[in-house]
Amino acid sequence: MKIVIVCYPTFGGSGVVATELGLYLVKKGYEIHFITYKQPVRIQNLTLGLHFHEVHVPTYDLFKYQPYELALSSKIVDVVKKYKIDMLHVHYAIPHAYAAYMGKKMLEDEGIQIPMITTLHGTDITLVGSHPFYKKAVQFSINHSEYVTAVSQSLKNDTERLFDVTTKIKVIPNFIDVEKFKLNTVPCEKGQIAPNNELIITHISNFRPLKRVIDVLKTFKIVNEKLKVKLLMVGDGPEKERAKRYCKSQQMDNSILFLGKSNQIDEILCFSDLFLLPSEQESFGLAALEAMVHRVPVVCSDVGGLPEVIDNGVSGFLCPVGDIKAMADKAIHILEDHDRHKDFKEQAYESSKKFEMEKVISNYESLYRKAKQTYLG
Ligand code: GMT
Repeated sequence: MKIVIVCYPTFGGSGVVATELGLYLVKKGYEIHFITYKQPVRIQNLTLGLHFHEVHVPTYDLFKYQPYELALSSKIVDVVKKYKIDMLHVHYAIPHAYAAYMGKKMLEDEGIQIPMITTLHGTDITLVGSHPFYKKAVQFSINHSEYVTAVSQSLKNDTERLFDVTTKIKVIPNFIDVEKFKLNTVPCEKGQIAPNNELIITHISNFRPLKRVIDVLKTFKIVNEKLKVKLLMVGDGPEKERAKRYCKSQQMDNSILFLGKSNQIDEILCFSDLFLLPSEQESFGLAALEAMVHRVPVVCSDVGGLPEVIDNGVSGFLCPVGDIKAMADKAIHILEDHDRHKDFKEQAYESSKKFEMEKVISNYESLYRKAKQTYLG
């Protein structure tokens, strides 16, 4: 089967999920065509069956805003026609679902029918999508997709609450390659980061306000008073400078490292002892799942899809948003006792198996087959 995947090529969860999905499908014999404005960060090499088509938007002085959707929908039309594509799978509604719908309609004009699957990831619904500026267009694109999937039950509920949805939404959670980490094969060099055998607490995000990175630092501060710990802040985004200033003002800069955007998430998580994710909202929390597969217990906020990913008291703890004291207490509880910590680590890994890649992706494959049968005969 030949599938076009439209996604963001960046470090964000939706881009990661779309890329890992495409890479897995290529291994299973599918022909996958990524259409995006830059080669996705998790694609190292283009192999047989894996294609990348760049959307180029030439700048033109007349335009205050460059029309990316237009360029994207034209690119979709070209690729579908040239490679005889069977299906469009778009990740993140804005503007991908909208552009794909336009592409689909243009193709229809030329007698080509193509089904479209839209996967909702979270902020395209809860944060940006439901804003009055975008709501109508997002709702329209959702309702004109043949199939819509959401990465958690919580996101499905939010979508149905915020929009007038007429298409049935199927929950297909995010996934992880559990097998890859079974044997702990990632090189694990903890010594350089923690020369005095400190415990490592890690946070990974895009440092947007909803990630509440100052809560990470405040939680760490309390833990640091009790235990020998270090904090790794991985990622980049609008709150990073404020976070750095906060560390300085609290004289914590010796025990906190800002590592920036990284392609070495596995190498960092493999020696991490605890993962903190105090987000205001999280439709799934892929970063938490990535931590769990590395046997890293998670302390996070009790919001959105996080309770579907973290088993409270088993793979970590869920705490009320902003309750820094509770998060610090839970972190200390896990870390202060070596045997307890070991149990949480194993339990985190065990919990991650619920999201085993092969099992989860088979749901997408069923959807592709159904779409092909129903719409292409
Ligand atoms: O979390 C972000 O800010 C990035 C965003 C994205 O679209 O890349 O993440 C969303 O999609 C991820 C993949 O499905 C989910 O794991 C994240 O929870 C979700 N983020 C939010 O809902 C805030």
